Amino acid sequence: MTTRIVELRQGILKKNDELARGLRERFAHAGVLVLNLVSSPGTGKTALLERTLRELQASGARAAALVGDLETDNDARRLAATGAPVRQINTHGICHLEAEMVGKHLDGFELAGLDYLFIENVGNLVCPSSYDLGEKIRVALLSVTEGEDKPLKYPTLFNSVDVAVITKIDLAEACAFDRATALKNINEIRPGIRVFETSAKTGAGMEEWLDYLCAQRRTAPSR
Ligand SMILES: Nc1nc2c(ncn2[C@@H]2O[C@H](COP(=O)(O)OP(=O)(O)OP(=O)(O)O)[C@@H](O)[C@H]2O)c(=O)[nH]1
Ligand SMILES: [Mg+2]
Ligand SMILES: [Zn+2]
Repeated sequence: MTTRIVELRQGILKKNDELARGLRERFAHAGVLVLNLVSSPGTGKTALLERTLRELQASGARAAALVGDLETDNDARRLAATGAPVRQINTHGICHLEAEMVGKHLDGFELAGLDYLFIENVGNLVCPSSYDLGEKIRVALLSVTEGEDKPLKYPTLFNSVDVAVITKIDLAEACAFDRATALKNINEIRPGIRVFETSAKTGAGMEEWLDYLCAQRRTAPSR
């Protein structure tokens, strides 16, 4: 029984990897930089994206977003208010995005006309680590309100990312957030990784984050 479950799971992951490979080629061919944002529910993925999409568009860049949630189009509506093209993916009970869902929601997007495509994953620190979505950059978000030890508790996810963003830094003092410990924990799981510290509320740290995106758009090699 257990062997059968493991085999099924491996089959699903293999199929996902193949579809993700196809997506990655498609994104590279179109010249669009794709980022997959992963974190616990409520870390501030949508809030960071709202601000990011606004600022990128103000600088003349073309950016779009796909956003995954089990139900509702609340996040898509928040993101669409920035003026960017946005699609909601409702997974109806599945707790992560899969490459197939991403592929299905690209119809009608003119990828070659985009500089950036952001994929906001379903809030979950476990299985998004196993599902490649064809992204070039995987971003883990960690908010100051959720504890400095998340990277140690969810090493598989933090180990799978290219960059991390500590969010809600405007609340750091109120939460007695231990910045040094958080940075040490991230570094323990993913040594040398670049870490941004942002507030979607005050705009702190946004300049560094946007500079990074801009540099990746110009120079990033394939994953
Ligand atoms: N003070 C403060 N609040 C924030 C910040 N970013 C997000 N929030 C708040 O945190 C809550 C959750 O933010 P969301 O952006 O919806 O979080 P999310 O990660 O997209 O959540 P899910 O999509 O449900 O996983 C909201 O009430 C936001 O207003 C921030 O930088 N500072
Ligand atoms: Mg969200
Ligand atoms: Zn899942």
